[in-house]
Amino acid sequence: MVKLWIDNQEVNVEKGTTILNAAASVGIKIPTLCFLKDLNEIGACRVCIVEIKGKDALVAACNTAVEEGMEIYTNSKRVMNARRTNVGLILSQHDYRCATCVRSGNCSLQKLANDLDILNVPFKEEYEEQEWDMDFPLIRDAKKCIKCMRCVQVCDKIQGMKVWDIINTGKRTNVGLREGMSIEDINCALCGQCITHCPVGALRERDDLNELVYAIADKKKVVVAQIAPAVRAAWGERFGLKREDATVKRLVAALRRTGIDYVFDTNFTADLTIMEEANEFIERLKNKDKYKFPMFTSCCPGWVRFVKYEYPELLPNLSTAKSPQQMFGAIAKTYYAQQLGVEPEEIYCLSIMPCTAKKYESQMACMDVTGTGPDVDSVITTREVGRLIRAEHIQLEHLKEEEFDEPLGCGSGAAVIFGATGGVMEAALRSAYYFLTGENPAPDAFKVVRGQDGVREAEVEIAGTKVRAAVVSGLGNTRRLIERIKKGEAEYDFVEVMACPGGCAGGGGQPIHDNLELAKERGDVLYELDAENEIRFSHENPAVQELYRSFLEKPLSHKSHELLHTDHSL
Ligand code: HC0
Ligand code: SF4
Repeated sequence: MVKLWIDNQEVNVEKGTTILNAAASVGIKIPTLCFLKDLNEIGACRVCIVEIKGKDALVAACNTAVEEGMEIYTNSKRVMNARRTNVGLILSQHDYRCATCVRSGNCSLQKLANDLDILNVPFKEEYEEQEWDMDFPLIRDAKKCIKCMRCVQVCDKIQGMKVWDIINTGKRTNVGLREGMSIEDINCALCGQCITHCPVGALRERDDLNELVYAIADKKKVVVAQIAPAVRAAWGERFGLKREDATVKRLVAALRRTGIDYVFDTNFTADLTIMEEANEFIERLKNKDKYKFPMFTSCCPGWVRFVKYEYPELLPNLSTAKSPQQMFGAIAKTYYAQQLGVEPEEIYCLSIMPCTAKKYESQMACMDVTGTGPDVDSVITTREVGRLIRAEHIQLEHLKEEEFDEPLGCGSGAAVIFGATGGVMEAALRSAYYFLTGENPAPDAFKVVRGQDGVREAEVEIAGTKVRAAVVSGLGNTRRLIERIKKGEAEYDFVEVMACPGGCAGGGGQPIHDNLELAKERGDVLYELDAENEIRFSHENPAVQELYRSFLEKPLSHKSHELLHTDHSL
């Protein structure tokens, strides 16, 4: 143990502890900006500087270890002056027009400047400019970048993609795309993890609210919305709602107030995905010589982009099933359009997702089953739906819960866990068991695949057949797993991959909480919703059963293939 004093308080901590953590252990908060636990502890912003008695230079608390007998001052006059100067210098290179910034109210720099009572910036303002395609799903605003390097670190160390890099040197040192590439050409999976780890508004998703508002106002359009599984576990965070108040039914009510005509559930098509994907898996198992193994899930577009860029030879291993988002669009513009007696182009299909890559997925040319335009017209993130609710001044505390519309609003417990890592695998195994044995397993029979470890493996037995399953989240973990498979060090039949750590619960479109990862907590909410649901199996969803009876015929039918499957090499 090391004994030291911080702001005259005695502190005893393990050797090697940073000053930042030592201070936190006795309730002393040292402000930070670039610091990201375990990932970015480089002291670049110089906000966490402290004074050590007897030393001339102030040191960064995030990466300086304590020493026996140290006397540290976290808010001496010298420290406060230097900290204000440092934040002022950062502001002078940052476009601080907060009123029009997407992160206003949720920005670490804004909060810091407020906390430090910085009321003017006495330095010459100088911003970096960079051209950017504003139609691209991921937007970088160079004028707001504070060069904290968090995006560089997350993209490299967690996702293993190295899309962002340090460019130029000296005073011109900056963050940019690796090797001067353009965002259209680089191997970005669009997972959005750089956005959720940016402390300011330098990175964001393309804002698609404007177009939506026009569609809602257009009397010729029937606006049909779908809400993704993971959104329900997170949408209330931005409003400070308690979990019990931030229900999906309250979100349904809020969306109706915006003028959306029908509010449906992506869970409905998550069940449909399982019907198709579990049967496809069984078909592949029965004809092992005709197919490549393992079969990979295909519902995460970040992962599918990753395969296309990094391992195109694995494309035949992907399930041909479209994602629930895209199945929803296809069903909305065919089956549901018929039910309403309208043409497909009269339907405007909105998707509310925890994901930035879903914006790209919906725009793929092959996602147009009716030949009249995209099956999903627009995708907004959990953050954007929060902005929509705020823009419309919907008072959530006065809003009563409302049910989803029918029939596309019906989803099972197996569907809702899609939003957590391992959920797609578990849902698929539940139904594959039924398809192979004619009986349901215990609903929680396959809970062995749950958890937060980046890679999890399980061997389960179904009707005498051993299924070797793996679940992976985060693209860095995914690359390592694929390399092991390629070297023959690991062998599986079925692998679920989600690009974001923790799955969509930790998706790149979810609300941002600086230095806090909430994928596990949100995933736990989804598992609770599964346990509470009267229907625990995708194959028992009555609306899905009716869809097969009256429209699709059966899983993997000709019509199902036409509408619900895709060729990933397109
Ligand atoms: Fe997901 Fe999905 S579970 S990818 O994370 O499969 O975005 O929530 O909507 O499509 O259902 C995201 C979440 C979805 C899809 C579903 C899948
Ligand atoms: Fe999107 Fe989910 Fe994939 Fe992340 S894990 S890229 S949120 S689909």
